[in-house]
Amino acid sequence: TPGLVTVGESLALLTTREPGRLRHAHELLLSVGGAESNTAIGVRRLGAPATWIGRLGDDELGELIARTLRAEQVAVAATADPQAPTSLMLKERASAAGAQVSYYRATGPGARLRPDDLDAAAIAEAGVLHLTGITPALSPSARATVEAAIELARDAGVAVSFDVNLRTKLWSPADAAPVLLELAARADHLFVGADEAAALGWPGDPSALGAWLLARGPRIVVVKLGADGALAVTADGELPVPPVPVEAVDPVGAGDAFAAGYLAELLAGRPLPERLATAAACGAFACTGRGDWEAFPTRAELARLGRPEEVVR
Ligand code: KDG
Repeated sequence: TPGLVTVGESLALLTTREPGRLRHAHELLLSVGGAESNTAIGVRRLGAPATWIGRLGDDELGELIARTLRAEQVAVAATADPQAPTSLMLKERASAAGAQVSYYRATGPGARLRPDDLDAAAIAEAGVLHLTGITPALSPSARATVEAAIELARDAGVAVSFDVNLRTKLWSPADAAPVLLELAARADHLFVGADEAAALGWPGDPSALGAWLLARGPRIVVVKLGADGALAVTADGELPVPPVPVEAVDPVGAGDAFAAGYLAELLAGRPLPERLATAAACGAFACTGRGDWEAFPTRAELARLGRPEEVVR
């Protein structure tokens, strides 16, 4: 069955154990991050095939990423790059001073992505190609890779999904806005946070934002409203997505889980309201545990959401 294919950079993720600044941390937890691979894991947990295309450092951390994805049953189509050590992301657990993320990735494998790295056959056979606005921020050749992936998908009649995912640590909103808008326009399924749209200087009102983006090309625009849910905008009108209330432990990765829920249902041939309901449930679920993807739900877990009394055994 056709599954999700995605392209991006995955990183070794180092997180402080306790809330507070990195400078005071004596111990760090080692895991894996990367918006695209997070979504691949999420889709896979919901039962659809998923493939991650990327570049890995030819080092222990590259092995960690490959093993982690394979353990999650995500197919890995990546070459090991001896010139580029695996990129790092350092994450502080939020204290009252807030949380910080630091990247060590300017010369990493992601920045060295190039169109040749794409597995054209995998993209042509995909049910959906999923991309994010992080990859084009990494380098001109990474951006060209994203553009080439879209071309390959379009030529093969494969639907394209794009999550705007503005990362201001990687580029300024002024630099990002035109690039992200151009990529967004070429997507069939578009995800954007109302907060990131505001930062990009796009319309602030969710309805207006949805209409404004829809007019540029996508078939479906999903505007995410954080704890207030989401709003889907299509040519047929608007569909509000109610929030799924949970006790949030770590919201990082919620957007990737949201996209995974939507895309898994798309791959299963489910209609828009069902895609959105699963997306919202997955986004909420992802916040309930620590880690960028570890708390993403399986279908069995989703069915128990909001009914914790049934989780006794
Ligand atoms: O959405 C979570 C991701 O942002 C995180 O896992 C790491 O891809 C990442 C990034 O570049 O921030």
